[in-house]
Amino acid sequence: MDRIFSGIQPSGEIHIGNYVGAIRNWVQLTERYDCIYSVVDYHAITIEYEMELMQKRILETATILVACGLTPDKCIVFVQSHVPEHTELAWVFNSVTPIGELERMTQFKEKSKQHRQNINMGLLGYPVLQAADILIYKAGYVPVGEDQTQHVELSREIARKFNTRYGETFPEPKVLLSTAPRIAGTDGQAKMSKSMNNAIGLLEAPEVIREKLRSAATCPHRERRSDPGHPEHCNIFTMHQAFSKPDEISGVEQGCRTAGIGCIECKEILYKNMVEELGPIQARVKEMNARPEYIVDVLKSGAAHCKAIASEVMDEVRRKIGVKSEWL
Ligand code: AQP
Repeated sequence: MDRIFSGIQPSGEIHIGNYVGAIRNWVQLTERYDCIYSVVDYHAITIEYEMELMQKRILETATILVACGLTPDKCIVFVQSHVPEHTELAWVFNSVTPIGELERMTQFKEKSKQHRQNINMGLLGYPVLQAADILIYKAGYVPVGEDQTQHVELSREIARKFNTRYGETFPEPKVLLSTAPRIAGTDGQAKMSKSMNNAIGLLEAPEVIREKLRSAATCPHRERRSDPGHPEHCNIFTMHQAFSKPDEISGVEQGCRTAGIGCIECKEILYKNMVEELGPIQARVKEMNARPEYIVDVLKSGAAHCKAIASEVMDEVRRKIGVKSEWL
């Protein structure tokens, strides 16, 4: 089976953008691929973060992944820092990655604007570590949201440059997008993001979700109830496409275009469907929280599995680049 790798940062509360843009797709892919999914904690330290919350967030993130269906019988879930070969390979990749390529990454430019006081090497080298995350397992496919496609493209280039310099070693990984690759935040504009105040959390209570949806931006061209709307410009419609059944999606689309239904009614249908899908996940998270040793065991055996693959690949890399000593 072809191998897949993808990761998620423990940088805050997992939201429905992470879920429909990535995690839900990750679960489906376990049927056809050998899948490795990681809580990428070393990525999360590249911006300001609360150190005392890091462990809690790592466990929370891993628990959500398993509750969404990434169970140990289907795939591997582990924590990035538990397999140090990721950072070792990133250092090697630093030496084949042009700085200019890193400086033109959209995420680097955006995060540099958001964190003007802390534009550090980790932020610039984020895609290099990401390339190492993927290639230490020689993964051929990377399921991500649209925001990460540029980084995966760079991983391909890094693999190419390494192979040209040191001989054929790594595959050039390809992006796999979900059917909902970009969910905007409740402001209707910026990408829904853990670090911005525009997200609907996966574990939020139904009444909080309802309230967030109630005040969320809709089609900007529809000012009055009697105005026909443009679903293609409405983030609520994008969410319908991710959470509602096909007949409801077409009903809402038609109703919006003809002003047959108003935004309040449209949001109520979405609310019902969202809560219906998230409810069982929230229940499984509660169950797992009652026996925390379970998730610790999942992560320990995940790391052991990954360590075995990563140490072999790293050994091959050390030999190819000429640093592996035969005499020690
Ligand atoms: N709004 C989104 N719509 C669709 N997919 C999304 N993803 C993130 N936001 C959306 C996808 O979720 C996966 C995990 O993301 P991440 O945690 O590694 O980092 P991120 O993309 O930077 O996510 P956030 O929520 O915006 O985190 P912060 O605020 O910490 O930077 C990825 O596959 C991503 O594409």
